[in-house]
Amino acid sequence: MADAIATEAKEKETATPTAVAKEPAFVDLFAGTAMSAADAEAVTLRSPVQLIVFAGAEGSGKTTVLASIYERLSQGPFAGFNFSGSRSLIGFEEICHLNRLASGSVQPETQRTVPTEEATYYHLALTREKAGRQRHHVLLSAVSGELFRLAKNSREDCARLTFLHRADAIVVLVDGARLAAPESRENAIADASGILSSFVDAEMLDARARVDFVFSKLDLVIAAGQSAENVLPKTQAKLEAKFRTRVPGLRFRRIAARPDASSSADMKDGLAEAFASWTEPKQPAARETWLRCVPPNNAREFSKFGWRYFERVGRDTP
Ligand SMILES: Nc1nc2c(ncn2[C@@H]2O[C@H](COP(=O)(O)OP(=O)(O)OP(=O)(O)O)[C@@H](O)[C@H]2O)c(=O)[nH]1
Ligand SMILES: [Mg+2]
Repeated sequence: MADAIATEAKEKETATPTAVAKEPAFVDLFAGTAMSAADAEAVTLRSPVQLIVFAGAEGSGKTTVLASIYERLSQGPFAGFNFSGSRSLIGFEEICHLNRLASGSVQPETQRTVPTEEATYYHLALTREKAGRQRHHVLLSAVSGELFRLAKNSREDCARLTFLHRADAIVVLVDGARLAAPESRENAIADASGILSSFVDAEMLDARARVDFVFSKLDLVIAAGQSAENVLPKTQAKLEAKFRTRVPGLRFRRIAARPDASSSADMKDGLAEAFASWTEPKQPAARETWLRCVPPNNAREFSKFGWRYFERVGRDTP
């Protein structure tokens, strides 16, 4: 089986705009299930990788976001990228097509993620639509709702999520379906807010990581009427007030990763814009920032990679 990562160096040497125009896109496909931390580490050690971590209460829509990103990429250019391979193709297929077939329904459904103690990762190799054939590697982390529930309740459990240090983007989903219903609204906000609080309190976030609160299932919020929609800016203001000083770059988005078939065709699902921003490279750390960063002793190698990488970047920065 060919190896996408191994061919990358060769591509860097040979890919020119002319070559790109003449040659048909070559797509390497890798069979593989969702990756463990060790597999993910193997990818990060070989190539620069963007790690995007999705957090959120059970059922908030994390897996559906991953599945929809993969589905859109497999249909053609998406968010400025072309799909160019994956080491977790079977994993993606499992959360997309198999679920659809298994449910036998017209409306796709995402199966509940089986809770695990370890994060799992889904790999994407992408090429920029307008910029040659150099591959960009992205890891999407699908962490079970249970793991985040534990993290929310215990600083100790949160500290086990060491891979968060390495994340380029952290996306905390606020469940739109629960926001839309007055009886579950406050709990939905508290769940999302509690998760980010745990990460901040346990100092799990890299200061340069993008942190987004994402209102998910926008179609259901809109379907619930104007009063439900009005909750979104109010919730944003509340969360902004709470985190403004502790997470300066905090941003807010609204997405419908898998809108109901009945929802308006005019509704913007927001997924492409969101994915484009999550995959933007982080700025290298200022020298004084990386000098202050010390990985915890119990961090996995995958997390420590982040420090080694940024130490190198910092050393090369005049
Ligand atoms: N209408 C609508 N439903 C959605 C949307 N996104 C997700 N869902 C549904 O919400 C339910 C939960 O989504 P999941 O992606 O499984 O949520 P999760 O956060 O991965 O849940 P756990 O794995 O249990 O933590 C599924 O039935 C999805 O089909 C959306 O944009 N619109
Ligand atoms: Mg899930």
